[in-house]
Amino acid sequence: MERLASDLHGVQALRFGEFVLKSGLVSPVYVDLRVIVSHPVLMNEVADFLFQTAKDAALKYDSVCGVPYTALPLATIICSNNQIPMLIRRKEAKDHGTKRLVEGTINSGEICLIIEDVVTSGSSVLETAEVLRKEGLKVTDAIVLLDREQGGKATLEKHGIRLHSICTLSQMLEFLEQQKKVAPEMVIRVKKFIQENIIKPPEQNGTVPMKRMCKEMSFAARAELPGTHPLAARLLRLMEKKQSNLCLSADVTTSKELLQLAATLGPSICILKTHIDILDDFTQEVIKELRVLADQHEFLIFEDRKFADIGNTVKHQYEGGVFKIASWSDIINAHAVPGPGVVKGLKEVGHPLHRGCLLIGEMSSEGSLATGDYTKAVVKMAEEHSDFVLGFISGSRIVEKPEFLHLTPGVQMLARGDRLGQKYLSPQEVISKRLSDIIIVGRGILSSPNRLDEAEAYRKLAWESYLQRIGVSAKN
Ligand code: S5P
Repeated sequence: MERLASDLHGVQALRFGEFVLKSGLVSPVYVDLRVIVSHPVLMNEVADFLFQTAKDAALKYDSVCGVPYTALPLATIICSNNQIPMLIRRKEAKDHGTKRLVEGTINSGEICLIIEDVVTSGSSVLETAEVLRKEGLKVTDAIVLLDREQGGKATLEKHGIRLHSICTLSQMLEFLEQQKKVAPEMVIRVKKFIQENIIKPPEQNGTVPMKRMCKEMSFAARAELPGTHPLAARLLRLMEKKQSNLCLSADVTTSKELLQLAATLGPSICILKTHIDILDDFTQEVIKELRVLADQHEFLIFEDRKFADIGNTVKHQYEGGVFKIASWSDIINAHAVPGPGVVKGLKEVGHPLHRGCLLIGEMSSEGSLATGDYTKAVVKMAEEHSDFVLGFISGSRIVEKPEFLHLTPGVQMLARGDRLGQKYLSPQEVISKRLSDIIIVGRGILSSPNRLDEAEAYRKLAWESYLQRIGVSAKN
């Protein structure tokens, strides 16, 4: 076993340091057993260990199925060496042909043993077990090379599957510490990480909703990630400080009302969003006063200009004209429809001024065309320009990268829409279920006789939903 630990470390299947996982969690350990397929001696060794573990537990089974993909070749070696029938689980049904989810001869009622390389929450093993069970097979046990001890065993038990592991992550750590391959401080850090990130079995039956089970990162932690845009980091910090993930959409038509809103609601919001071109009496003086209020109450200004032209034109629209948006607005937004040129043009003006841009990934209006592949292309564009693009306008989280922010408009506590196609969702739905970060509220607050009380009600609801999402109970 000591040798196995050393071999796995040697091929970098286990790495120690700081890694951002898909869920957004920062982990001190990274396990990637896929690399072992390039090391045949190690592959055979692991396959032997897996088979021996099943033998030691005196398991009775008729066939073996490896969870795709890493465990697939491991199952092949086991079955080939020991003359056991194998089954292959397809990840997706074939588009044409037989549409089988499991390949091989299925004898209903027989027992199939599952093989897996690493178990964290147990969701992959469970998914495979469910597919096999639907085919009439019995699944009672699973053998895994490495149990990360983050709740997988308990979840599988709940679904009638005993998990047998060759090694746990803590045992692996101890071997590596003895061999002086990992420093004692790192061992402590990893053990603490394991304990703090136990994934509880879900209440409902059925497949395990992975994304919802992983612990979410706090805004404060996201601010510290190396890839977070400096302006997003500033925003995330002020959000934590003010306990606000509320952006006010200050859609008013006079300077006086705009400034009044900024002065009274300033302490409750993290961003004030403007449509500067709807002011009847715009002057640069208003902007100066707005900036003073923004600095005094610590909120960012976001001009909702929705640029959507070729790079050269948007550059002028952003920098010059009557409004000179780049000189006062911390954040702007753009449609991706013209292609990357729009971002490049805006970046030439905004980047030297430390400004940031949001790309419109989805829209809240009925019949919006920003969906599906378009939204995916927007995400790609943002990833390619992450030195300027800090996030998205979208109805929900559209990318699992904690460095990006998601802002969602079309939010009201009660209304379902307006007569011009606006669609509304509640703050709780947007933050807890759709996993967005900031709610954008306009008429929900502006149409109230007491705008401050209303803004506070929105702020509290959205903040409590965020706290719930990261697993902290709200205090008041
Ligand atoms: O998809 C969108 C994108 C934006 S930025 N849907 C939107 O409603 N918005 C803006 O959010 C819109 O221009 C308006 O300023 C605000 C929503 O206002 P409300 O009064 O409906 O809350």
